[in-house]
Amino acid sequence: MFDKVLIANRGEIALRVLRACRELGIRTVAVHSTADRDLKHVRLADESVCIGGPNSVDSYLNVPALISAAEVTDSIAIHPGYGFLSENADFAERVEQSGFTFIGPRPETIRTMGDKVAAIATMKKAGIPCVPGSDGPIGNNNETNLRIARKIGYPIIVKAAGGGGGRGMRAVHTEASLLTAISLTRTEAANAFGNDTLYMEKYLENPRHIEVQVLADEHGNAVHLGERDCSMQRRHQKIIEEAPAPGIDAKTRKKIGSLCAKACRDISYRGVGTFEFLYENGEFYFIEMNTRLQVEHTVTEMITGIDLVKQQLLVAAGEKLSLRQDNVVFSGHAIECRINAEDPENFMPSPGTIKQFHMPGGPGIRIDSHLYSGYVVPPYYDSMVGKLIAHGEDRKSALARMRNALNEIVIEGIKTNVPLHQNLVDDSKFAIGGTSIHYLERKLGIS
Ligand code: MV4
Repeated sequence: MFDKVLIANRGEIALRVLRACRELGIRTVAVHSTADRDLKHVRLADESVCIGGPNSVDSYLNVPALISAAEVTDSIAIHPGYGFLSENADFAERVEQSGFTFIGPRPETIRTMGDKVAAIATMKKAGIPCVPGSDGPIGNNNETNLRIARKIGYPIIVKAAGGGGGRGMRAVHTEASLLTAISLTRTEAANAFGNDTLYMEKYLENPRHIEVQVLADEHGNAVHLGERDCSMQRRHQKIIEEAPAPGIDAKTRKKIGSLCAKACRDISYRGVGTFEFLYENGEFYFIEMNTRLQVEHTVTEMITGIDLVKQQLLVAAGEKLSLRQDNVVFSGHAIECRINAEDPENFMPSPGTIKQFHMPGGPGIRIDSHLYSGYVVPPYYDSMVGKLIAHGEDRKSALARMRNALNEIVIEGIKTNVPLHQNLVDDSKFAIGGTSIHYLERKLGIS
């Protein structure tokens, strides 16, 4: 196992990674910006290095500063967390070229999955069901593009190969608007991603977002850890996730999960990963693969009892998976509420000093948060300040525990979205389960 790991992230996930390292007896190096000296994991880490100014480009995205910090601390491996450089193939490559282990997939895998056209082609070949579409990039020939779209059937969606996570895409409902949509999306893609490659898919109008968690070692072993429903979102920011996905039975889980695990073996995937699907009318359609640990990995941990960050560290160190698919047993239901430092009415960020912080508790309650009384939430980063996770024997019990926990939690000094969560756990449609990706925005009366 690694002697020392550098944690190239901040906030709750840096703390989560630190805890996993501690359990495995790994020494930790925290890196932080000048605005983040008082982060909880910085205090807990064996060593810490200030890597630059508050703006992420100067610190958490500053590759030379990160590599230097790893060098001066004699770190063996670098954990990127999520966000920041976690899915940057060039960073992963630089880490490995500098003699450190990147805790994640091989750089080539990250690069392939970052190109959505390549990702879809790879997964289609590996037997994963995909959305009907252009099966590759579209060109600049208007007649050809009109023909492709007509064959798919409207509505279609134009997406940028360099996009993902909701950036660089446009739904097209009529043939009359296709060519303008392609041209606008191409310009946006060129500016945003430096890559104007586009593709087309059938536009699914009311799907759910269901994703499958996988875990693979570099010895050809791969397992799936079931699925999560992440449909409760606003502007591509997930706010509640749960596992298992309501209405997905054991047989369906095994079928889609096994396909994902097999695809991992096919492409020699290494580490944790997530297959993102749209789910509509009982069918799964692959859209993207995430090659990082995700925010919502916690709900999978709660229903499987498997520590995904520990597994990530073990497989990155070259160990063989100790888990076989038969050892992955699903138990109960887990729901995660993302706690954001933001105004629950208008979603504006709400940085500031935490005057009081009281954690809820009781059976089945987990909090992953770096907050403490007196901590100052800086204005420079993502507004998520913690995750509240409730596990129960079934969905109803998990939801009841979440309701209690949201009632108990006290965060004073900043505004948070706790009131929104309190509203959602009492929502009659959410109580039934299986609401679509558009549910929250429609409830809130936008979009
Ligand atoms: C789609 C889609 C409908 N049809 N693709 C948005 C984020 C990116 N990961 C893919 N996205 C979508 N792709 C087809 N063919 C609708 C979305 C979408 C969405 C997907 C998942 C979660 C939230 C979403 C919100 C709006 C649109």
